[in-house]
Amino acid sequence: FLSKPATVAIVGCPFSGGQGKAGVDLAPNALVSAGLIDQLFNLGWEVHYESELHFSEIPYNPAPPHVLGAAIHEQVEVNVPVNSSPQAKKATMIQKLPDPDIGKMKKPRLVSAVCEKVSKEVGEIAGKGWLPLTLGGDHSLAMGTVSGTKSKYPDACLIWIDAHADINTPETTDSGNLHGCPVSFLLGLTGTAVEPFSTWLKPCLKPSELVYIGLRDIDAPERAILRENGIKAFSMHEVDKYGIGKVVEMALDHVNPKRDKPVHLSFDVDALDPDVAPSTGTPVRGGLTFREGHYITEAIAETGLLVSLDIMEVNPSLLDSSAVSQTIAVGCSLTRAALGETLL
Ligand code: HAR
Ligand code: MN
Ligand code: MN
Ligand code: MN
Repeated sequence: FLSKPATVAIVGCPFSGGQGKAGVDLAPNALVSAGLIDQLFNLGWEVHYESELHFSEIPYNPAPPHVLGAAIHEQVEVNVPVNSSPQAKKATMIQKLPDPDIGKMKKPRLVSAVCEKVSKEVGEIAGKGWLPLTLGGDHSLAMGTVSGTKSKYPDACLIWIDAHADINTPETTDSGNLHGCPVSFLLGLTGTAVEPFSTWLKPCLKPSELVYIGLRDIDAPERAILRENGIKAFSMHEVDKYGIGKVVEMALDHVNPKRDKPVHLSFDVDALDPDVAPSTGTPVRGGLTFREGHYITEAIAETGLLVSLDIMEVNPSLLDSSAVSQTIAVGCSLTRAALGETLL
């Protein structure tokens, strides 16, 4: 199975409910409109893409009657650019079901229902022997993508490229934004066996199967979680100290010493420096250069082990049009590099 899949299927996820800024839901259409399908076809891939997933059609159990507002089944239009296609407009219609906080978690029912759908889709695509390319959307979606990958490849390792560790639990999260929490659910850390997630998301990842590159904005409880679980992380400090070539080699040595396990790569574009990928919801200075980011994807492509790829947190509604096109172009070129584009 370890030969490179000849077919990639794009899972467009127009979803922003794991954090507070509108617009990240516009990224899948923006990346596809920038020519991503042709670009992958030109690399030799068969590319499957019907349309974005339509999360507005997802039902979920509303809150009990005593906390219901008046807004049941109200359709609200959010952040629709004037020149967008009818398809894009439809994708941005969000069904506004009541979804009050559970503990500190914001929009838990919506995030859970969306990620369950993504998990099924990614699992089905991987099940055909195709490579799922998930275009976020915010990073809460990784609860769906990684669990979907794991359903087909139980021994897959996870390489997480990010400024953030996204390993808060429902108890440790300060913001309540679930895009800061997906890794804790995948690992099944204390406090994650909570509804509505526990109805479908079972722990599927071991701490030893996970490695981070690019970290530089970690919450204190996250730092404790990383230490207590012995999770390997290469922060920007290690990138500076060893260079990106050595860091990627050490990261692979940790999760994949024999280079025989499938790899899921989850790439949050905020791992890149804001000068490189400015249009993202939570930029943090001191990030990966353009080349460091691309080196990571090229080196993982070279292993021939990549089975699933996420490109997350591009937000085409932030900053000016030049920043937006730059960020979309970087999202496309990282994807091409991960899927085999070489410089020579
Ligand atoms: N750690 C913070 C929180 O939990 C911010 C994390 C999320 N930002 C992201 N994810 N873009 O990578 O809210
Ligand atoms: Mn389909
Ligand atoms: Mn992230
Ligand atoms: Mn991030």
